[in-house]
Amino acid sequence: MKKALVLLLVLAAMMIPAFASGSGEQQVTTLTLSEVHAEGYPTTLADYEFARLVEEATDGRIKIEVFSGGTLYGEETGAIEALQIGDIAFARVSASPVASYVPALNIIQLPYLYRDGDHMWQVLNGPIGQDMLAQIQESGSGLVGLAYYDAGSRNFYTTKPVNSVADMKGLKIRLQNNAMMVEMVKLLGGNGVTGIGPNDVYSAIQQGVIDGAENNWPTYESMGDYQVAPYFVLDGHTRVPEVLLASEAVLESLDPADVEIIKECAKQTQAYEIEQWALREQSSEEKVVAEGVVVAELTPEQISEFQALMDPIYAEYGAGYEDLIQEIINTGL
Ligand code: BDP
Repeated sequence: MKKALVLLLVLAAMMIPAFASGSGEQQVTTLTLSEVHAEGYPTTLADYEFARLVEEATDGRIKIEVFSGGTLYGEETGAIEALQIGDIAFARVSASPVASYVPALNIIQLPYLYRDGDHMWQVLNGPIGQDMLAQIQESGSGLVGLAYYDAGSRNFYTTKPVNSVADMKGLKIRLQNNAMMVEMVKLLGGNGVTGIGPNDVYSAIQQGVIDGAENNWPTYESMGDYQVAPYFVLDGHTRVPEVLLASEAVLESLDPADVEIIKECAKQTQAYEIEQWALREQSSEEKVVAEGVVVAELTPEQISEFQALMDPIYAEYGAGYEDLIQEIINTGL
């Protein structure tokens, strides 16, 4: 093959999300997956597991290339928009920014909704959660929800101690791109700041642009944020699941039988991610505590102070979903 032709093919492979290259009889389609987390993080491990299962189940006809560490899109909103126009095939993102495109998703991430992780999983893997996952596509977003993953609970971490709601006053807190979360921090007395990707939180804190952020133990540890914001308050304001998303446009370009394989493989990775999550959640907590992070454990009464301020969110974002919210609360009781 002439050099120019090879170059052209390489360029085409980089530009087309579902690029099929033929070698003999076997047509290989390479699909791109975007991930903000680093190698070794539970969701990244699940991405690779997904790729492995799909490649195996299609006898190598479909390969999934994982771009970790936010190298393709540092902000998940960018990845979501790329999926909508079919620029990439998959993205593993948090459900939080997805709610900007599929508002119903806010219902499964309302502040203080779940009693614990088991409660959340009963809801997500039951009819309510599965219906929400289907709604991602049914809403006409151009996105397809393939599977939920665990991301534990989210907590505030700051450059100075927070031991009560009163200490939140005036704090600039980085949030994901989700208006409901901005409202949540406002109700707690702080100021929500969006538009900063998770990989840039560390430097934003260091430069004094923000006073802190909120996340789970593994992200706090993995991104190194604990080094610049060493006060972690266990307020557990939200449990926001991760979602593995596909581009509807890219799936439509594939053989329907392969789409079924992809959906099935994605589902199979959930248990694996949850297992990896549990291990990492514990080791991350141990690591940051050993490095001197100051953890504020709140009493149930103190947590109630946070929770009591959330009523306006339930009124605004829960409007029309009152029965569903009640059903979620009753799940597992
Ligand atoms: C982490 C999620 C990741 C989000 C990040 C964030 O795993 O998908 O991008 O939070 O806060 O927990 O942006």
